Amino acid sequence: MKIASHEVVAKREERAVLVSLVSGELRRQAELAAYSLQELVLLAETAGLEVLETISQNRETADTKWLIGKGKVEELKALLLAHDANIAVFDQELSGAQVRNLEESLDVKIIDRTQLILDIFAQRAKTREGILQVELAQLSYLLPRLSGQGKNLSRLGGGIGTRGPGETKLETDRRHIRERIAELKRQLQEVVRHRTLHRERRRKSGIVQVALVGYTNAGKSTLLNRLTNADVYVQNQLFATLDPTSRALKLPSGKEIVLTDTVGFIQHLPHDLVAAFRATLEEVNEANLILHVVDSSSAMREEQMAVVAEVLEELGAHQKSCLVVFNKTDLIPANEQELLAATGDYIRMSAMEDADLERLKLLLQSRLSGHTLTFRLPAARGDLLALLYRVGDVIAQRTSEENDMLEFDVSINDEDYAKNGHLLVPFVVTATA
Ligand SMILES: Nc1nc2c(ncn2[C@@H]2O[C@H](COP(=O)(O)OP(=O)(O)OP(=O)(O)O)[C@@H](O)[C@H]2O)c(=O)[nH]1
Ligand SMILES: [Mg+2]
Repeated sequence: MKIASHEVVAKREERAVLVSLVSGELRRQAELAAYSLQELVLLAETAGLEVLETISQNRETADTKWLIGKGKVEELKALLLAHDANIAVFDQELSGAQVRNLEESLDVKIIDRTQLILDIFAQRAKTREGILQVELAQLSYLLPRLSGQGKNLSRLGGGIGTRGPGETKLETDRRHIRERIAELKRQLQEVVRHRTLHRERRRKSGIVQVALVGYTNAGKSTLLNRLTNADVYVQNQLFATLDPTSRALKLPSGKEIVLTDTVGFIQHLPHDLVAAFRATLEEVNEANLILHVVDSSSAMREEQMAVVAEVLEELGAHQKSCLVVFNKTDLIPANEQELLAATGDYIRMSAMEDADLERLKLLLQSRLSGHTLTFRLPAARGDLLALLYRVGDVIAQRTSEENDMLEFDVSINDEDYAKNGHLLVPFVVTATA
């Protein structure tokens, strides 16, 4: 697939050819393989590379020495020369030996998908926690690939794959890296301790927490901004958001909850990165409800949802109650919208439509308010009435014929009710789930 012509006058510094090996199961799923490569193009562009061409090879298994076959290496070499490219990016993770062999044969910088993602994260990291996490992930990735490499890593030079907080450390030896990893873990633990205290306070205050999760570019930050007037960076690119942002959201009932935006997921998310970002993603584990935001207009919607489910499982958050938000419905025809469905609760909407945002808030409200109870109170008990309005949302109200008793159907906030509702218990007449 040809991407750019030779006529490009102003050459960017890092000119890349992207390479993909289609092997094993993937050979029978051509669409998936093509999508992965297409995503690699986006990742490369997000990282600031100029993508000149992509090539892929169909092969039963990976070659241990070069990943791709010997013949394909020759083809790639000619291509790199023709384009005057100085970097080859592989869609599959490479071993240290494969990187060295490819570098020797091709005489360009070699990086893989994992390094590309780590590089984007390194460019994006802004908070102390984010920076520490990215460096930890970079070094964890690097360490097992150092073996047999001898003296140092100077071959990497600067630029892609070496940017960010890990950069200066790449020149150091394994022992040094191990020490640095231990130090980073210590510092992260300290940050995590602070976050935990903060979260504890929030939990004790009884505020309901909702986390936005989803594939990168699904529209999580857009939703946070539109719902809460936050000012989070929104871009039509991968991994626009790195650090979690929490904002208060007022539901139509007047009740406030906390909504948190999180880093997007992607297929083949480097394991080291998931591990390093575990602390950030703890927000997800703490949430009372997860909003799984889906880009309905993506042809790979189902696959992206599966990736999100996988990462949630890895985080141990797959059992949490979840509401699927099929976002961006404005981008697809009405008859296709009907196909959007998920097991469990879901809503089809567009973050661009005010009416849809209101529907989402109402849905959140009913999902978060637990169950419904009916109370019958003496009309004279103003104290109990006030309490009742505090522990839930009144859905319906009736007055007895004699006007001395009031009946309420109330959508109960379980936590509030457990804490403050004991005075109301004698007045419950029916309970529905
Ligand atoms: N047409 C349309 N575009 C949307 C909608 N929601 C979000 N977008 C666009 O989709 C792109 C990605 O939105 P973001 O909110 O940055 O997505 P994100 O899920 O936060 O992405 P990451 O932070 O990269 O994980 C932006 O260009 C948004 O303007 C929607 O409902 N309709
Ligand atoms: Mg975002």
